[in-house]
Amino acid sequence: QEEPIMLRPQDTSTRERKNLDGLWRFALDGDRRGRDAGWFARRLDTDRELAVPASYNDLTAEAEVHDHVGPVWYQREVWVPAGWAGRRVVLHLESATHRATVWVGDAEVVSHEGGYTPFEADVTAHVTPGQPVRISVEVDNTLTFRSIPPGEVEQTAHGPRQRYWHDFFNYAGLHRSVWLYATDPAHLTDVTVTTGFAGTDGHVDYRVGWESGPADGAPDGTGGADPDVAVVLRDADGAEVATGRGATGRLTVPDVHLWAPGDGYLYDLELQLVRDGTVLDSYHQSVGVRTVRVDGARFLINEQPFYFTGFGKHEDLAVLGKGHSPAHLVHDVALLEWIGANSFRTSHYPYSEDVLDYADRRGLVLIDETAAVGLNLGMFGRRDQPTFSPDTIDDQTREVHAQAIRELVARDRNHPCVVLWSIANEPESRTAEAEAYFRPLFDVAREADPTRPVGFVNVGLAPHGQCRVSQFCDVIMLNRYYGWYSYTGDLAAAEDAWEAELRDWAGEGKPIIVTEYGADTYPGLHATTPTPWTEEYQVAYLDMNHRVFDRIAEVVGEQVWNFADFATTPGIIRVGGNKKGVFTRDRQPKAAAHTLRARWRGRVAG
Ligand code: BDP
Repeated sequence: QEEPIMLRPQDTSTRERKNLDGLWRFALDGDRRGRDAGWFARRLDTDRELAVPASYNDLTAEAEVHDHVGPVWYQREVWVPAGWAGRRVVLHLESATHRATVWVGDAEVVSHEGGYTPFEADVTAHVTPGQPVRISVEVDNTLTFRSIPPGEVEQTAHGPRQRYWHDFFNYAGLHRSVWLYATDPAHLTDVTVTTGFAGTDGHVDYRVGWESGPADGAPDGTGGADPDVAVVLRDADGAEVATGRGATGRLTVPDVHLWAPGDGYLYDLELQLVRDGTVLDSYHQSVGVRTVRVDGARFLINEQPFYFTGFGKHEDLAVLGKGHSPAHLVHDVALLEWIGANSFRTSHYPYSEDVLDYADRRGLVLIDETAAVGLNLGMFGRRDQPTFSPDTIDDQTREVHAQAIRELVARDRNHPCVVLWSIANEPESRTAEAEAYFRPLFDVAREADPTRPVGFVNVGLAPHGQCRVSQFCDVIMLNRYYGWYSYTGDLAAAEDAWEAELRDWAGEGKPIIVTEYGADTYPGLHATTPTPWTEEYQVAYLDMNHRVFDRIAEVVGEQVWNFADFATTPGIIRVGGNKKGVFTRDRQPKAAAHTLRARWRGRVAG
């Protein structure tokens, strides 16, 4: 498997996009008949139309759609612009959860595994500019021991049931935008930027890939000479600050305005593919000049100690499920700023690229996580079975996991907001098998990105002294529920036990981020004595945690679980979903929101 090479679709002087969001024909295919029956080759036989982007699960009022297991089909026609004659035409899907195969007309053009990273296909040969074309996508929500996240389908007398070991609803479908876009046959293929500074001088190292296209694609009279790359760096006012030539190079930025938490200052790097004075392709990459480094138990951004405040989040909304919504993105970030959060974790999968772009511009700091969640069979009643074994999660799964890491890094490495990779959430990490599974995955992450620290999120089942995977981490990330899942209702005892464990971790000499701590809270439930599920208890629980964190210098961050209530599978410990939100699912504050706001807005950054 290799690093995927792709640029996000963009409108520029040489590129044009056509957005395919809207209503698509939709059909369930639980029996997996569609492929053999050639559903892609004709108008889908259905009276359903569903919206893209959105999870399909909550769009209808039918349980068969909500609880569907197996493939579904999306289909629509699109007119290919007449002006695209002679252009290279690409079909790009920002995500399809959890895997998909795509047809353009009758031709199968691409398949992709993994629900949260983009994929695309050159479809030039399958479209005619000025004519409509049919696009069909088979999207499969099935989770197995070979998928990330893993799961298992149980066949029952009442049909298949999807089981999995993570605590959020298995929403599926086309969650993000679908695009058709056009470039010159000669085009830029990828870009990597890394940044740094010395004194008041910043620098931007860039590496650009390109393809010259078929020989006959060269414009008349050029003789198909090899193109060259030219780059221009402009500041936020559009003033040119540096230029360069060639596919790799270093640009110097005098009097650099650094990107920093709370100050999302971005430069614009324009990349041009030029042949004989003609710009064949132009692409814009925003660049935040900043550094990230772990030094002992400190987490440094621009050489300044950084303390993370914020949340673990979810992409989770009423009706839309995991569908991306720009309005909700703006509103969620407004709430983060209102409460004084400077960061969040993209728990438990890569989020929409719009989220990362906006975080770049708002100066929000992100821990970027793969979809490797629930690699822990012991968590939900399967204690008899090992997590890592030839019958469960094995070497083949690890390959899928490695590819998920590569695709995450390839997609997000140019975002200044991303300061730390999380390669898994709460996996089984106590056994030799877990150690053997994870060791090479840390290498994969570091090879893909030598510039950022790497970690994974440790679960309370593998406390200090028992975890065999934390040794590979640059930063210790802990999810702990003292006072909730253990010492329930006894915050005094919880405080002692939590502090004792945290002090043991502090002895490792690495920075510690508490990536989850939280208490389910039913909005409107109250009590004067410490009673779990009340708004008062959530406040007291958070206060207790904060007392502990404030006593331990190695703790460099606190991210409450969760930003907002979210949908889960049915369960006796879930009331209309997970209620650990500091905001309700419709984003109204619980009492704890005001507690956090007082703490975080009072804190001086760093
Ligand atoms: C942790 C998980 C998170 C859960 C949370 C909880 O990382 O996904 O939602 O606990 O139980 O195990 O609320």
